[in-house]
Amino acid sequence: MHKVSGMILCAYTASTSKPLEIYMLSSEQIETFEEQGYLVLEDALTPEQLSRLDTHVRQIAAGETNFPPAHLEYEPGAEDRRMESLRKINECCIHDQFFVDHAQHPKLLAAAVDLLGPDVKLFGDQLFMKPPGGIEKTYHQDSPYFTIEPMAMVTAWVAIDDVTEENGCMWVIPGSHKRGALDHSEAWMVGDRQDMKVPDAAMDLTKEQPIVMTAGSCSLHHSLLLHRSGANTSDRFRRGLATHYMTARSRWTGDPAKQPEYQLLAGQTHEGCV
Ligand SMILES: O=C(O)CCC(=O)C(=O)O
Repeated sequence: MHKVSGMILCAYTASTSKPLEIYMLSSEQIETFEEQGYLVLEDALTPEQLSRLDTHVRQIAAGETNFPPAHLEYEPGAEDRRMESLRKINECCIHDQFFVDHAQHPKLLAAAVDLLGPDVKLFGDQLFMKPPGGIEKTYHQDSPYFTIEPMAMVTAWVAIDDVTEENGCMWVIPGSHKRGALDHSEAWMVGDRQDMKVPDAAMDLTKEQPIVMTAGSCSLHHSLLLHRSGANTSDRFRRGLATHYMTARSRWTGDPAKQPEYQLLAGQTHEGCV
């Protein structure tokens, strides 16, 4: 893994005038991420930053912003597009600058630089709403769904609510990111939604760990880490904003005609890369 270099374009954000270097992960944190494939940053957001994110998400969910409704996804079987059944908000940073700014949060971006190297681009993001009654997400790795090489991206999953086992926290299999891309061909019905999952026999489920966090904390996970989230059996939302970072040295492996323009967040671009 790389240390933060002095060559960072986005070393400062609107919210701070401090250099990104001061938010560097410790060598113990980097080692934990390399060994386990994930890491938790307690209280990554200040109460004010969390409150702004919370308010903004509520406004989108209530249709009070210009966010395109086509990118709001509802729980399977939900008969109308009511906020109580809102499951996910897709492509937030493509449609709303608020989320590009969030991706440049100094603690999150410094962590991405520490784990990926000095040149970092924003791959995308998704906001998992997990309303009361929200269904589970089965075990998967992210990279097999992303047309990006190397399969070594970092997701910063920021808890907007307190996250517990009861309201559907994420679960991970520590160290599973070292196994490379696994077969995701098993079809699995969750409610009336069909997911593809990694077969149980291919995983050591005795090792799984819950990621329980307070609102404003953040888990970082490697894009090959096996993870899932439980059903929400509580009466409150379990919202998490997942921002996906990649090195600017990544290559696009999809249809060349469909390669998106990815935003550079730190460092520099590289010829022939994303
Ligand atoms: O938040 C969830 O329920 C699932 C999260 C997830 O799969 C991810 O961040 O990649």
